[in-house]
Amino acid sequence: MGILESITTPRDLRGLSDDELGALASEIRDFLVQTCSRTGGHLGPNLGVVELTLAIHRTFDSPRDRVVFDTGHQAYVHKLVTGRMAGFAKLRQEGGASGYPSQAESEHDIVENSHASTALSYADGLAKAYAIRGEDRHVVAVIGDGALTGGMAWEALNNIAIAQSSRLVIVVNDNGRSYTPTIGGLANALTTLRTNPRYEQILDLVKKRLNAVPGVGPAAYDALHAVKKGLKDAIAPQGLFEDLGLKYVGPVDGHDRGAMEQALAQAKRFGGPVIVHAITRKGFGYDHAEAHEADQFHGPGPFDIESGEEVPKGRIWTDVFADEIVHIGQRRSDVVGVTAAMMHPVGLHHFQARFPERTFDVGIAEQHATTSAAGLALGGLHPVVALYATFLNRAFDQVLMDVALHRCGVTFVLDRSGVTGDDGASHNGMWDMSILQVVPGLRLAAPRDGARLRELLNEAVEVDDAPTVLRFPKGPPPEDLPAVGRAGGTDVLVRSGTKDVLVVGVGSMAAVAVGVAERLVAQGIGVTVVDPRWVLPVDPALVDLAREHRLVVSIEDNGRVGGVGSMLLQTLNDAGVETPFRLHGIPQEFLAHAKRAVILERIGLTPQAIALGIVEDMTALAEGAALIDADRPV
Ligand SMILES: Cc1ncc(C[n+]2csc(CCOP(=O)(O)OP(=O)(O)O)c2C)c(N)n1
Repeated sequence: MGILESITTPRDLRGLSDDELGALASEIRDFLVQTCSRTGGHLGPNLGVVELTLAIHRTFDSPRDRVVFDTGHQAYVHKLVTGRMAGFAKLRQEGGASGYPSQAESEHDIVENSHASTALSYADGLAKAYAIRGEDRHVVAVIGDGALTGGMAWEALNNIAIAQSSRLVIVVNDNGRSYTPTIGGLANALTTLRTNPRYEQILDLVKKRLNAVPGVGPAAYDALHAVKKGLKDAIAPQGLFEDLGLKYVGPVDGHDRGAMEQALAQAKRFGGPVIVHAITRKGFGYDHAEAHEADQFHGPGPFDIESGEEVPKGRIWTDVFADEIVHIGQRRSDVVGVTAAMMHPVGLHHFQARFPERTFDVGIAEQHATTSAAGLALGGLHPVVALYATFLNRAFDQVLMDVALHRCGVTFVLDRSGVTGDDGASHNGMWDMSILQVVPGLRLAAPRDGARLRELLNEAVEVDDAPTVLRFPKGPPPEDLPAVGRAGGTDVLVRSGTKDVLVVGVGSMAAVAVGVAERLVAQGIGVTVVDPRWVLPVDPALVDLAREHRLVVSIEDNGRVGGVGSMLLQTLNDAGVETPFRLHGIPQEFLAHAKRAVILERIGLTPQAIALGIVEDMTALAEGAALIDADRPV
């Protein structure tokens, strides 16, 4: 049995010798590489925080002291030393460990929101609460240099600086990267701290010595970049944090556990808020991760350990967008791209390569991205802001007031909309179509396939006096689903038999709607399947179609409340259309992590489940009975 298996609580770390702790760190790295090669996961960030996490757990007493990980994708090591090794066999899968901290999993986890830049605010509140309640507990917040680019982190620092009785230690895990290198004034300032003269001298020394050793090249130097110990003798405010009046320890080599422990102990003794600046390397200890240019294995899918090659994902929705936006950029010199620290994941990297001067990575700053886009539009350009759907939640007020009120032509492209699954509750993009319904003038499109994505994106960038939104899910798009007809702006996908059931399939649910139709046709039920393409504003053609049918069924990959079905129902009601209506969407609950397909099955967003309900409804209608069923989701 290795050392790792013997660790069930952080207290077990206390009795280990330096050598044992070194061996444990290696075991953890091996375990993480093995696990993530099978399941995928946030390998790079976690390889970078092994020593840092061990040091935190040896210096503080979790769960009495609270450890809050910003974003939470780098909490695997924390999970391993808090007795959750077994859950890694099914990491991010149903029944296995969540990819983020999870209250349900452990008393050592208190915050589980995976949206970045919140940890300092949680920690500020926790520390104040413990001070007011007279509890002698410390709070440790671990935040990356990437997450530090988010506005909330700075709002928190501004307050933490004056909360002198907060027993709060902020560990800045500075690896110089978000997915790609963190950019911006803040990143530059951190670099200045990192490269203070004393620190550089040590590095120079190491470099010279290493380069003098035959056979030891730059890679080894990089790996040993670590020998740097810039630990200051006293806690002193430094550069970037000085103006806020925050105490600072560092920079500390985050891969030197001993130095980290020393710094943390110093910060702990201080008794007020302190920043500990740890320098780490993303992917540390696994060559393929360290050398991975795009994101140092920030979040790979399954991969081959020897070659570092990821199992090919095939062509996904993002790729379709990535190609089409380049075509648009070639045609339209006023189109600019904006991303919030996710250039590759949202597919703006080709656009960036082609039009670097027209591409802006603003850091993890969705609010700024949105209002800055409003400025770009007011200045005569057409911005395309590409985000994951869940992160648009951050920027709701900016979409409403800064873009829509000002009638700015800004196109939002929301990737990973609907159920995303593996990353748990906070990563599902199930709110966008509800919150956006209330924005006056906003036009919202949900492409059903790659062809529609291209078509609708081109239509969207033509709108120069209102926000437009395109949303599409995770994974590969289905085969293109050609229309058999058009009604207004709505595509008719199936027209079969008499006008019994009108199925409105929104975006990726159009394919599900076609599957429903196949089953209904087999039962002799007449069916029309439509894809509205633009779901907001509601196409008047849908009102006429609904009036002509005996039952209307809407299917969307969005929360049931306030989404497309809800808006359509309201529109039909306003128009006096009394056709019975069944609304299918995601139940309004925080969905535990599991594969997208598993969740869709569980919540009934499958052709089988929906068709079954329709057959029951049609039978009831034929019998003149009401369509009420207590078992149906509400
Ligand atoms: C509000 C928000 N936007 C975007 C993301 C996606 N995201 C997850 S981790 C990450 C980079 C984080 O960088 P950093 O904080 O430096 O941590 P590291 O992975 O480098 O350890 C991003 C952009 C997010 N989680 N939350």
